Parts: sequence; structure tokens; C-alpha cells
Amino acid sequence: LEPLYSYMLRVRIPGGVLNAKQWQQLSVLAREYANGTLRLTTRQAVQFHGIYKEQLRPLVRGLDAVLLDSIAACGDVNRNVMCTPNPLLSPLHASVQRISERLSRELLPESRAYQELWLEGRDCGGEGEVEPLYGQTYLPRKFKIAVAVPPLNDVDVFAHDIGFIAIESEGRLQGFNVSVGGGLGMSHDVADTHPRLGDVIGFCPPQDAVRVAEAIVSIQRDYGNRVNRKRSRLKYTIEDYGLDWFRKELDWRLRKPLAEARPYQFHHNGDRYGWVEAEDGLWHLTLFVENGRLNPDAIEALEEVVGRYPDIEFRVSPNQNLIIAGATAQQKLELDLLLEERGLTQAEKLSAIRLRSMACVAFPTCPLAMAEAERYLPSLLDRVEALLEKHGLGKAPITLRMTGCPNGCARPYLAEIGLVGKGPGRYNLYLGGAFNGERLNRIYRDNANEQEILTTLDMLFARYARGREENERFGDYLIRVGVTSEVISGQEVREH
Ligand code: SRM
Ligand code: SF4
Repeated sequence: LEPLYSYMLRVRIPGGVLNAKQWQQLSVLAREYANGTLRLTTRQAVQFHGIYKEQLRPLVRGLDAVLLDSIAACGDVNRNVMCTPNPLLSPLHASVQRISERLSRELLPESRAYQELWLEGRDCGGEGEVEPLYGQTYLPRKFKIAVAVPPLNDVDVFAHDIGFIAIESEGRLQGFNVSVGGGLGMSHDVADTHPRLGDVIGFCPPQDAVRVAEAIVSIQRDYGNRVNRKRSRLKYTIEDYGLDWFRKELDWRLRKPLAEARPYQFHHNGDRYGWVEAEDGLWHLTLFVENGRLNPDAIEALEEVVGRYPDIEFRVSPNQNLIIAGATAQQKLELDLLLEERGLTQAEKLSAIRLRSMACVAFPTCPLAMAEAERYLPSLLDRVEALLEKHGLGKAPITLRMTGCPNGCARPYLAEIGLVGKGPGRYNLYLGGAFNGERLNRIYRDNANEQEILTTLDMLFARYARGREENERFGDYLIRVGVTSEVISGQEVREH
């Protein structure tokens, strides 16, 4: 008798873009082959949990039927490419999404093993297969790319091995500033691991984006640390060899230097909730999905949306939320009623801090979790909201992110308040991240329990309420008054 293993499967969805048929299929597959929920991820993908072994193949085939797959959603290759949603918003967004899809396609491994094993149901030999980019041994570690459209830094562009920052002029894409060497994972007990923000190293025209990405990936392939897996991400390769060396190596591989980076500005790294009208008059609604988990009732309600409006599209946001895209003005009115009726939470009813919160999956499915996150953050937020109300800060948008371990899956080191699991009921508290994702936070309390976290926040909220300047963000305030200090290099995140 074999143990009853259950699996997680992650669907690759570049830029989080899904049509109605694909969304409908995800709902059906969740019910038939997984635990009935869908989990929207921090990289705009969708995860199924609780899949039993014999259900894996029908699930993968069900995805294939609507042109979705799980290729390179995990592994030491380029992962799901993130992109500020949504291509229907403007021609600029459409151009940027097209490039994200190209990046995703061109950086896929060439191996047919996935098709052979999961779709055709036969053993894969792999003989004669060549991986032109990845080579025989692939990359030393996972690799991540995000494309941002300023002023939104919703994708947290500096958290990625490569960030492309779209530069536009009069609504037309001019190209991208390129950042390299971002990454958030660290280990509590390994001193030379730490989060790092990407460095902007130059600018490239849109048609060069794929070539630039391939060249950067090839540097990491050739120079990344293959001995110590804890230090094998591109961020450490850049630290070990130096940024100047990296730039020269890249110039050499590209046969020409990148142009000088162009000015840009990021306002915030959250999502824009509610309805937004696009340039073509269609409407798009960002719905808050707490920690990305869609339960069976929500899934059913969204299936009703698809049933009534088969032309509607869906996007997974970079902050685990869902965008219903492409509604006409009439459909917008009808959708408001339907979503209200079906109890799908509307952002106006939620506190500013909850709308800017995220938690990773953690228990019960994540094998690396040390503490709760997704299942615990909602109730902790009830208590944090009460504290904010007490100090008259109910409307203050503060970013709070929680993870069950230091790997950083909900990007906690980029939050104004970061909580990172240390053990059951215990978290390290990090403070002082920037509201727009341009500054990491720093450790403030070790191994704190809920009461210690709440007491600390109560004291800090009281000071913020009294001492903040007009429009001053919580993270900036904490640095100005010396509660914590600005992190310049990533290693400082670990240092008091
Ligand atoms: Fe993650 C490993 C979930 C985004 C850094 N991550 C895992 C695993 C697969 C645990 C494992 O290896 O067994 C988790 C599965 C939990 C479960 O039960 O479903 C997991 N990561 C997630 C998701 C689902 C979190 C979420 O709540 O949305 C995100 C899925 C992304 C996707 O769709 O592809 C997710 N993970 C991230 C991010 C954020 C990002 O990419 O923007 C990070 C930090 C950025 C970075 O990579 O530096 C992140 N995950 C990690 C790491 C640490 C990597 C490192 O360099 O140290 C691990 C552990 C590992 O790779 O060994 C990890
Ligand atoms: Fe699991 Fe840690 Fe990632 Fe949370 S941060 S999903 S606990 S690996």
C-alpha cells in the first residue's frame, strides 16, 4: 500500500492573463482533481492544492485543453514572467504584455519531457535533446523576471533577478530600464544569505529585451554558484564578482553596452482596487482576494460571471488579487449587483491596511513553513485594525506582509511591516520598507509572539499618529525619527 501523497501544481500564466474559458476550466479542475480551492500567487500564477497522485495527469491534460501548462512554473529555470496587468488597459500595457509573453516563451526549456510524461503518457528518453540556453545542467537556481509599468510597482520589480521598467513617451513604449540582482530569500541561520534589491544598470529598446534577458541568464548559467545552493541566486553572483564586472560581461555578451537608464517614478507597490476605465471605454475591476485563496463559493460566483459574460477576461494581480477585465458600461452595472449578491468582498468595505496585506501559503501545505501565514494573518489583522482605529489611523494605507519562513514568498522584506515566521506563533518583525517597493526593511524584534507584536505596533502607531508629517508614509516616518534606519545593502536587513 502506498502512502496517500497529495501534491501542489502551479500553472504558468505570464502576466496573469486568462480568458473566460481558461478561468472556467481552472474552476472545474479545482473541483474535480484538487481540494476545491484556487490559490492566486504572488507571481500572478494559480496553484492547485491537495491533488492526489492519480489526479495529476487528468489535471495536466485539462490544463492543456485550454492551452495552459505548468512548464517552468518551478525548477532551476526562468519562472512565470510577471507583468503589470492588464493588456486591455492601454496600447502601452498591451505592448508590454506581448514582450512579457515573448520573454516567457523564449526562456522556456526546450525539453519535451513534460508533454511526453504528462500528456502523451510515455517515458521520456530525453536522448538528443539540446537546451540551447540552459545547457545540460540548467541554471544553478530558480530565476525570476518582472516587467513594471510606472508609476505602479505592483510587481515589486526590484525583487527579481531581472526587472524591466517600461519607459514610455506619449503612451508609446520606448524601451526598458533594466535592473539585475534582486531576490528576497534568506535563511535565519545562514549569515551570508539576505534579501537584495536589483540595481538599475541601463536601458534597452523593446526589441532587445529578450536578447538582454538571455544574455543575463547565460551569465548566471556560467558563473552562478553551483557548490553552495544557499548562495546560488544571481544576486550573490553579482555580489561575489562585483557589479562592474557584471556590466562588462553583459556588454561583451551583447556586443554593445546598454544605453543610459532613463528617469521613472514609482508611487506604490500595491494594487489599484475597484473599477478602472480603459482608454477604449471598457471597464476593469480589481477584487480583493484575501491572501489569494478563492474558496468554493467564490469560485462558483465567478463561474456565474463567466456563464453570463463569456467575453469577460481575468487577470491575476501581482498582489494575489483578481481582476475582472473587459466589461462594458452596462455589464459593469450588472456585475456590481451580481458580485454584491454573491458576497464577493468589495474593496471599499475593507481597511487600508488589509488591502495592502499579503501572506504566503505556509501551513498546512508548505513543507518549509515554520509558522502560520495565510490562515493566521486575517485574524491578526483584525487586531491590528483595532489598534489603528484607536490611534485615528484607520484610513492609513500601510503595507503589511507575512510569511511562514524566511524564504520571502509574500515579499515581506519590501513591506513597511514585515512578519517572518521563526517557529509556531513566533515571528521576526521587520520595519521601514518603502511604500513604493524601493527600499528593504530591517529587523526590529526577534522571535516575537502575537502580544509582543501588537504591543510594539501599538506604541509605534501612537507615535506615528502624533508625529507624522503630511502624507508621510509609515515606513518613511520610522526612519526619519530613528526607530529604524535605512537599509542600504541587503545584508543590513538582518542587522538591528
Ligand atoms: Fe516561494 C519555495 C510558495 C513566490 C521564494 N514557495 C516555495 C514552495 C514551493 C515551498 C517548497 O519549495 O517546497 C512554496 C509552496 C507552498 C505551497 O504549499 O503552495 C512556495 N512562493 C510560493 C507562493 C505560492 C507564495 C504565495 O503565497 O503566493 C508564490 C508562488 C509564485 C509563483 O507563482 O511562481 C511564491 N517565492 C515567491 C517569492 C516572491 C516572488 O517571486 O515575487 C519569493 C521571493 C523572491 C525570490 O525568489 O527571491 C519566493 N519560495 C522562495 C524560496 C527562496 C528562494 C531563495 O532564493 O532563497 C523558496 C525555497 C527554495 O527555493 O528553496 C520557495
Ligand atoms: Fe512556504 Fe516559506 Fe514560502 Fe511561506 S515563505 S510559502 S512558508 S517557503
